[in-house]
Amino acid sequence: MSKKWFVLAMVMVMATTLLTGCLSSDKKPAAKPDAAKTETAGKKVIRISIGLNEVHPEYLGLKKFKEEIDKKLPGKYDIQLYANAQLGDDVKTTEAARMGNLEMTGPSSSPLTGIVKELGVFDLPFLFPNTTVAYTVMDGPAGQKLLDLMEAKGLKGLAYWENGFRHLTNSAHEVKTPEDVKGLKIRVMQNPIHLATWKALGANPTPMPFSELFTAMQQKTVDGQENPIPTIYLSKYNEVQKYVTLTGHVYTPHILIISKKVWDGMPKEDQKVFQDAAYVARDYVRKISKEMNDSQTAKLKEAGMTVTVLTPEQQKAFQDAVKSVYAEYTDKIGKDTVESIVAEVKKASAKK
Ligand code: KDG
Repeated sequence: MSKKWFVLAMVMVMATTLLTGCLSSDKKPAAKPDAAKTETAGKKVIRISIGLNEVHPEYLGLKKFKEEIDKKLPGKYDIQLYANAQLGDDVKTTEAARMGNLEMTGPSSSPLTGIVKELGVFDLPFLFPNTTVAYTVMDGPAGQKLLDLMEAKGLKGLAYWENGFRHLTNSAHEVKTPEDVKGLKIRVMQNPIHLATWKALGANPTPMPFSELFTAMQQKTVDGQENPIPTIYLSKYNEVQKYVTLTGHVYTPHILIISKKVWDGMPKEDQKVFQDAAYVARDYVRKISKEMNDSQTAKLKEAGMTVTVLTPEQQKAFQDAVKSVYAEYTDKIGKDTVESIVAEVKKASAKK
């Protein structure tokens, strides 16, 4: 073969190699967020994703949870914490856990009612009168029964952590009565009972993932939202909201969830360590949430927000305005579940 033909052939071979290489790299599937390494240096990877930021009680609870696991099972698990919805919002991370593509997550119970409708009982307005009753009922047999229902859906609910009593913020005007709520565009969680509650109050509610909320308020796509004080303060909502009314219209828990596929693959003794760690961290989250509720309401005022404390008569007007939601949703949630939880609330409320 002449030199000229040899050079031409070599160029052709190199060009083909390069082209094939590019195509094959294009053909490689993009690294999916859920395709994590299952092991790092011999440790099993457990990724836990939440929507809140690294200063929120829920994230501080995850650090406590990790500490407990590392203490009791040293060198066995690589617990990786992800805040700010890095691996997706509550609905996405819960679905990923169901499929076994994500090991753990800690959503609010509210967006899970599409998976376990009975969890909707926690969204009934003014169900719990205070945190003591909420903890007694959630941590008791009736609450455990709701966590057990999650297992058939591919999710192991380990414990109810504190999201908290929710309060209304808005950028339009002070709110003291349901009349003041009329026409306000309020972001709600992706949950039909929250939608019905704010419609009953005369608002114009919009379901939206938590991760989109700050921008929506900044751009005035919504006038307001409702969340517990630590979320309001630690997410800096005072920068985009002028008014907070301490409605306390519902108490929602976070649920610390582990994929049932991951859970079933764990030795029994490890399952017990994870379960005990979930309880230790739960109690820690509840403690620091209470401290933050007490201190951060004042900090919101110092940051320039108008903080409205409702009189008992004013709060009753809100309770009366949303009573219809119970009738509308009892059957949809499950009559037995609602009656059982309401009975436990009455029992716990009667205790001195
Ligand atoms: O991912 C954030 C949720 O878990 C929850 O904390 C936020 O209550 C919430 C809301 O309003 O979506």
